[in-house]
Amino acid sequence: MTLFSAPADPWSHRTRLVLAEKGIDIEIVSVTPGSLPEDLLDLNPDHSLPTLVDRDLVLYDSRVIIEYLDERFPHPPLMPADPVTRAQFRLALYRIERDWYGALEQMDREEDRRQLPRLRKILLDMILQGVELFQLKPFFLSEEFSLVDATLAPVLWRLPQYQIELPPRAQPILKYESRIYSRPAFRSALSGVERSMRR
Ligand SMILES: N[C@@H](CCC(=O)N[C@@H](CS)C(=O)NCC(=O)O)C(=O)O
Repeated sequence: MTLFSAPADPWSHRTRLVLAEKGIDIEIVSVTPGSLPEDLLDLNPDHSLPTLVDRDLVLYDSRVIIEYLDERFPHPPLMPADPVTRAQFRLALYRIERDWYGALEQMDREEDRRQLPRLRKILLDMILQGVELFQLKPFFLSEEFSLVDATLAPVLWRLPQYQIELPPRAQPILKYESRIYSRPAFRSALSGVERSMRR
């Protein structure tokens, strides 16, 4: 199996994190966004990263990839078993992708730097809205690490890079971050660029 991944991209980051949590043996090919290799351009009509190649199967869009990985490599499971909790986790994934990842993309796209403080505040406010949810269980609404944690963590990890500082009342999130970041799988999934985001 091969994963084409961008070293600084949060969508690629969550995919690498799922691979590491499951201990999947895979070749990770680091690709520079905007200059994708010819073989990848042929394989993925969306020309996007991450892209997973598993023999004849080519998958893109990180959600499609991580859900495939969770089914193809069921241990440890990264989604709850019962349909109601699964649906709630899927809804959480949808909202984090739309709101949190959407906010990062908006900041990346913004050409007028004067807009950045407003955009930073929008993301910070969204993160703080859920602060009490982070203190209910060791992981996000779960006793076990899940796809939701793999999706939240790449955004939280990038906050200093976007000059967003969590205030003292975000203590439950800071503690949650320490739990996630100390996991060996989290450390091993980081690219060099990502490691330098928090030095
Ligand atoms: N929703 C997609 C978003 C992927 C995405 O935006 N990837 C960026 C990573 S930099 C990309 O492929 N950009 C185009 C390029 O690198 O040429 C996913 O989850 O995979």
